[in-house]
Amino acid sequence: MRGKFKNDFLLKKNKTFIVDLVSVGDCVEIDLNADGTGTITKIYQRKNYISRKAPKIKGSSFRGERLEQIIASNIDQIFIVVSVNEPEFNNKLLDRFIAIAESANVEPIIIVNKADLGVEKIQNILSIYTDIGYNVIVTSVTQNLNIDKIKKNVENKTSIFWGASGVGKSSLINKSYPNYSLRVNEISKSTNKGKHTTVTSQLIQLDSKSFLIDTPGVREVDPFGIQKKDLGHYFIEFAEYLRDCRFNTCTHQHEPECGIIKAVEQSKISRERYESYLHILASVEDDILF
Ligand SMILES: Nc1nc2c(ncn2[C@@H]2O[C@H](COP(=O)(O)OP(=O)(O)OP(=O)(O)O)[C@@H](O)[C@H]2O)c(=O)[nH]1
Ligand SMILES: [Mg+2]
Ligand SMILES: [Zn+2]
Repeated sequence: MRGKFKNDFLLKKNKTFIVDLVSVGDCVEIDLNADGTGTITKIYQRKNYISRKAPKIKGSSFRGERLEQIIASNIDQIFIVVSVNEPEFNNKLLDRFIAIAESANVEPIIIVNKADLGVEKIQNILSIYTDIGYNVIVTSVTQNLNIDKIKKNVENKTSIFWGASGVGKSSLINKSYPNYSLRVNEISKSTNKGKHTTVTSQLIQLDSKSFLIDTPGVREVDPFGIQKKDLGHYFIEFAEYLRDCRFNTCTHQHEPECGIIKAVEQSKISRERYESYLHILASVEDDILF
């Protein structure tokens, strides 16, 4: 990418520095170079994008701040992939992915892979998500369970597979579309976690209207740019109780006459989801006061 264009882009982002200027899914213009490579000269306006705070690794922070890392842009839906085990199912992590999808206004579909490793044990917690209206697809690559449902859901859309390392994102794509043979790897026996086998995001074109994006597994996922007062809007089942909060800036922690706390006490909102909400709340931006 050329320097001038790079600077323009940084300025356009209101001096908010981001980690990568171009992301998978971007529509770009390129100049072809003599050696067959290309130089990006323009990025078209994104319809949407999902991002997170860049991981805390050396070299990624700018004056101590954590920068925005764009995961993908111009997408129609997010397959949030989790596994029953290896790595262990983690509802708090799932809720982080969901909140990011909701904040980007992109439909999340929850894929619970490795059903063969004892899906019965997490059935109760999975029912929370179906009860609030999410599409939950339980899959197993080894048992060929519901792979057809994934294939049906990706038709005529751009979909991203996102989740922790080792949950089986690349395996699911390989099973659905064997032509692509993405690299997969067993999980680590000592940590029960994935080995970060996929290292860069990859866009796969299935036909003229259907695209899949495989992404590298994440270790942590902190939402970028969500303010405390807005987080409740990204927990979809909170919506009908928000109007019962006395204050419209309520963060549903300890404020008096809070509709959300009341709904949790009456078991109308699940305690697990509410705890996830509090967990994320602790890590998001303080509100910008005008
Ligand atoms: N038992 C079981 N193992 C599975 C299933 N799906 C995938 N695996 C295994 O899980 C391991 C990790 O799979 P990958 O497809 O590499 O996982 P990934 O999510 O792409 O991981 P990263 O690329 O590191 O993010 C591999 O050993 C797969 O064979 C499944 O449904 N059941
Ligand atoms: Mg992978
Ligand atoms: Zn409240």
